[in-house]
Amino acid sequence: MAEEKEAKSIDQATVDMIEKATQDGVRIVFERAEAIKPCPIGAEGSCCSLCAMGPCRVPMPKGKEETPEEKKKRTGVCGATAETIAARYFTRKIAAGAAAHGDHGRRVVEAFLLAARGESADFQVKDEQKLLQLALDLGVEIGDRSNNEIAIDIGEKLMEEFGKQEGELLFLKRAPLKRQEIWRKQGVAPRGIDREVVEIMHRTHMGVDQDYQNLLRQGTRAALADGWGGSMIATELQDILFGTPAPVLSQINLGVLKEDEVNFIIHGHEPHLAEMLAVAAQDPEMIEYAKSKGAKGINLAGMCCTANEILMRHGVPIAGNFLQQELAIVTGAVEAMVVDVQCIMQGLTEVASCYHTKIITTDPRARIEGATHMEFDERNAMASAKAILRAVIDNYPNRGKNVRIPSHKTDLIAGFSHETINYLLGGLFRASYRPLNENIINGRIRGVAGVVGCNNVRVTHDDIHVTLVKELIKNDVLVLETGCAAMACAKAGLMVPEAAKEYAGEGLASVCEAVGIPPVLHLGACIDNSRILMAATAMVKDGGLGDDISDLPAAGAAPEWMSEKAISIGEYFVASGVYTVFGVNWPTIGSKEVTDYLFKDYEEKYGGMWAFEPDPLKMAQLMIAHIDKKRKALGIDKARERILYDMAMRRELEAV
Ligand code: BF8
Repeated sequence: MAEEKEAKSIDQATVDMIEKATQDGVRIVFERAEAIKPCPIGAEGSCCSLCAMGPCRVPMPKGKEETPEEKKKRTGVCGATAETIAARYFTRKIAAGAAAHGDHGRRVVEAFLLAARGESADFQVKDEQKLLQLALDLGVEIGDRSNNEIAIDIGEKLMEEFGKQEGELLFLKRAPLKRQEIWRKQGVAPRGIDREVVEIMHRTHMGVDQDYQNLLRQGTRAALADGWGGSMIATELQDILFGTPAPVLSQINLGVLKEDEVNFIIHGHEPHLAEMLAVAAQDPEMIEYAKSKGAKGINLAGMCCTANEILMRHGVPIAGNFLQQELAIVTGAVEAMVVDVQCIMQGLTEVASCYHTKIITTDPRARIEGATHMEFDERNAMASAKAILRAVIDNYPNRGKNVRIPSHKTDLIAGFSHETINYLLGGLFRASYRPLNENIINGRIRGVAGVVGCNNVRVTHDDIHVTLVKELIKNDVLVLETGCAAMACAKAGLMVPEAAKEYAGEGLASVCEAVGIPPVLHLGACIDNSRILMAATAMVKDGGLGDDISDLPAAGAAPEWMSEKAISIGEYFVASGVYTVFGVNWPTIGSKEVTDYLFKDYEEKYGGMWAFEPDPLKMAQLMIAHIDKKRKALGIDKARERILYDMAMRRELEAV
C-alpha cells in the first residue's frame, strides 16, 4: 500500500481550488477521502462477498510468517482459499474493465454503421485511407465500391466480434506471429468480446472455477479481448469517422476556462457527442445565441478521456484530469458539465448544487440522481448537440459572483497516433519505424515506456506520474502516454518539444530535437492504448529488435491507477509481452501464490509480467532495469555503453 501522502497535489491550480472549496464549504473528493479510509482487507483482495454466507474476510496475517496450518484455515465459509478469493477479485476487475471498453467499442460500431447506412447525416467517413487499410486487413472487398458500402461490411464484421462464439478475434492477426503462437499455446486467444466477459462472471460465481491459475487464464483471455478487441475496434473506427489524430497544439489546466464566455465541459469517454459539440460551439448561430445572453463567446473544454479525444482531433483545450472534475465546478465559472460514461464521480451533483453549474447526463446507461438528463440522439446528432448547447448557454446569466479561475495553463502538443509517429519518424514517403528502431539500437534512445492510467486520491495528485516520467526521460527512455497520465505530464510541461532539452537525457534529447517531437508523446484516451500495442508491433515488424513484443526494450506503468479498466489494460499489456508496473496498491497481496504467479510465473508464460511499486523513482529503476535486460538479450547493450562513454568524454573535455 502507498505510504501516507504528504500533499494533495503537485498541481498549483488544483491546490488553489481545493482551498476555494474549503472556503466555500463544499465537500470534494479530497475531503471525502480523508473521512473514508480504504478497507485494508478489500484492498489486498482478501474479502469475498460473492454469496450471502459471507462476506468472508481472509486477510494475510501481518508481521509474521504464516504456518502451513494457519494457511489451511484461511478460507471462506465455503472453503474457498485466499488464492481463489484473490484471483476471483482480480479477474472480476478485468471483466468490468473489458466490459467498459467493449461496450464503448460496440457504441462506436453502431454509430459507424448508422453513418455508413446514411441513417445519421452528421457522421461520415473522414479518413478514407484508414478505411481502405482496414478493409484490406479484414479481407473486405474494395473494388469500385463506395466508401459507405465498404464501411457497412467492415461495421458488420466488427459487430460480430462482440457475440462471436468460436474462433479468434480478427485483430489478433495484427500481432507479431510469435505472440499469436504464445496466445494459442496458453489457451488465451479470445473468441468473442462479450463471451469472455460473461464467462468470467460465470466462473467467478459461487462454486464454479476454484483453481486460481485457471481463473487468471480466463482473465487474460478477456483482457486480450479488450486490448486487441473492444479497445482496438473503438480506436480504429473513431479514427475513420472522426479523423486520425495528427500533431496539434493546445493548452491544459483549469486556466483554460474564461471569465467572460460560456464555459462548458464535456466529460466522460465516448467521443460522438463531444465531436458534435466541438462543431456546434463554433456555429455562428450558437455564438450569437451566447452573445444574446451576455457572454462574449462559447468556450468548450474537456475533462478525462473525452477531453483527450477532442484534444487529439480538434485541439480543444483540456480543463483537467480525473481528480480535477469537481474542482472545475468549484471555480464558479462553469455553466454546465456534460457527461456520458465512465469515470464520472457521483459527487459532481452535490458540488454543482453549491454553484450555478448544471450536470447534464446524455447516455441512457449512465444517469445520476440530481442531474438533468438530455439524451443524445445519434440519428439527429447535430440537432441533439445544439439542444444541449442551448441549455448550457441558457445557464450563463445564472453565474454568480463567487468566481475564481486559476491562471495556470500549459501548452502541449498532442495527436501522436501510431500512424503519425510513423510519418514523423520516417517522412511521408518512407513512413516507417526504422529511425526509432535504429536510435534504440545505437543507444541514443534506451527504450520505450508506456505510462498510462488514472489519478488516485490515495497518492499525491499527478506527483507519481510526473516524477516517474521525468526520471524515465532523463534516462533516455521515450515515453508514450494516454489517459489522465498524459494530462498530468502535459500540465507539468513535458509535452512540448522544448521539454527534451530541459528534462531528457542527451541521447533522447538529440533525437527529439532532430525530429521536432517532445520526449513524452500523447497518444490519446485510455481506449487508445491499442495504439501503443500497434506501435510496439510496428517496431517488431520493422526488424532489429527481436521477433516479439516481449523482446523490445520496453516497459509499461500505471502509477496512479484507480479504475478496473486499468487492471484490464495492465493484463493485456502483460499478456502481450510487456513488463508492467502499477503503483498505489496491489489487489492480490492477500495471496502470496497469486501475486507470485502474476509477478514471476507470468514471465515464462507470456514474456511479460506484473510488478508493484508505489515509489516513482524505484518504479523507474525497475522499468529501466527491465529495458536494460532486454537490450542485453538483443546484444545492443554495448552500443549504449559506447554512447555513455562518449558523453562522459565530452563532459571531461568541456571541463578542461
Ligand atoms: O479511461 S485514465 S481516470 S478518465 S480510467 Fe478514467 Fe483512468 Fe482517467 Fe479515462 Ni482511463
